[in-house]
Amino acid sequence: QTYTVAVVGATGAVGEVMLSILHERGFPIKELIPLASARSAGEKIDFGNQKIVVRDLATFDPKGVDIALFSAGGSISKEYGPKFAAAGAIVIDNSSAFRYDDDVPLVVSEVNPDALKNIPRGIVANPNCSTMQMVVALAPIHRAVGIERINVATYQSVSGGGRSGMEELGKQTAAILGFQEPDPQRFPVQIAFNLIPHIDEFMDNGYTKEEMKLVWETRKILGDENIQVNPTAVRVPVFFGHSEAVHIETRNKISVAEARALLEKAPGVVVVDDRVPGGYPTPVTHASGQDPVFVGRLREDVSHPRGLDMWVVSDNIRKGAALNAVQLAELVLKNRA
Ligand code: A2P
Ligand code: 11C
Repeated sequence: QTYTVAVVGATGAVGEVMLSILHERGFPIKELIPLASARSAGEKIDFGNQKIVVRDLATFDPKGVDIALFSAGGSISKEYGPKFAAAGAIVIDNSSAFRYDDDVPLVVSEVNPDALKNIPRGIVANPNCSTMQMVVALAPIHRAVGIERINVATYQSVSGGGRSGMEELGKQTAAILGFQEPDPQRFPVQIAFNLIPHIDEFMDNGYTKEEMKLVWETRKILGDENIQVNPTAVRVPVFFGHSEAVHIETRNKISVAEARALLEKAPGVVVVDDRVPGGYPTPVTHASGQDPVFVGRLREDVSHPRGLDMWVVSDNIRKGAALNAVQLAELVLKNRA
C-alpha cells in the first residue's frame, strides 16, 4: 500500500531534509505534496530524481492526505494541523504547538513508541531537538537505574534557527573576516565567533522556553513527572549538530562500564568514547548529516556518589527533527497494518 504524504514547510531547513529522508528510507509514497507559503509556491524542489512543484498551504485542500509532516513553525501548525487532521490525515508536528497537550502523544521512536497506539486528535508531536537526543541517550539508563536529576548545558547549532539562522552565521563570519561590522538580525547578538546563552523567549522563572522544553518534554517522553531537569541552553556558531554536557544523578549507582554496555546496545545510539585526543564525538567530525545520537566522555561524577556525566551530540535537523518525524510516520503505518 502507498500513501499521500504532505510536507508543510517543505522549503525550510527541516522540510528539505524530511523530503530527502522520506526518499532515502523508501517511504511508501503514492503522491508527495510539498507545501509552503505563497512566497515559494510554484518553485520546484527535488524528490529523488523528480522535480515537484511547491504548493501554497493557504489554498491547499487537505482531503485525501494520509500523512502530513509539519515543520513551518508553531502558528502554522496551530492553524492548519487540526484542519489536516479533520480531513483524515495523521499530522506529525515538529513545532511546540501541541507537545504539552495531554491528548497529543509526544514520541521519540526509540524511546516511547507505544505512545503512538492512541492518537485521539490525529496529531502526534515531534519533540524539540535538544530533548530528542538527550532522551535517546538517557532512556536506557533511566530504565535500568532510575534518573532522579539531570543537569544539562546545551551547545546548539544555528540550523536550529532554520535557514535564516544558517545564513546569519555565514554572513556574519564573512563580514567579520572582511573587517566589516556584523549585523545581528535572526539572533539577538552577534553569533559568529561568539556564544549566546539565550534560545527562544524568556519565561517568568528566568529560564528560557528552550530550557523549559527540556524539563517538560523529558518528563512526558520518559513518563516520569519526578525527574528533575536543570538546563542551560546556549547557541553556538556551529552549522549542524547540537551538543550537550549531560550530568545525571541516578536512584541506584551505575558504573561507567555498565552505562557503556547499556548505551552500546541502545537503539539509535553510537558510543564514541576513547580517552585520547579526538576520541569523542563532535558536531563536525561525527554528527553532521548522520542519523545516530553519539555519546562520549562517559565518566563518574567526582562530586556525587550516584552521578554520571556524558557528552551527547546529534544532527539536530536529522534525529532532532526530520528523521524522528519520518520514523514516527513509519510506526503509525506499521500500527495500522
Ligand atoms: P517559505 O519558503 O515559503 O517561506 P525555516 O525553518 O528553514 O525558516 O523554514 C520555514 C518553513 O516554513 C519554510 O518552508 C517556509 O516556507 C514555511 N512557512 C513559513 N511561513 C509559512 C506560511 N505562512 N505558510 C506556509 N508555510 C510557511
Ligand atoms: C533551536 N531547538 O535549536 C530549537 C529549534 O521547539 O521545535 C526547534 C524549536 C522547537 O533553536
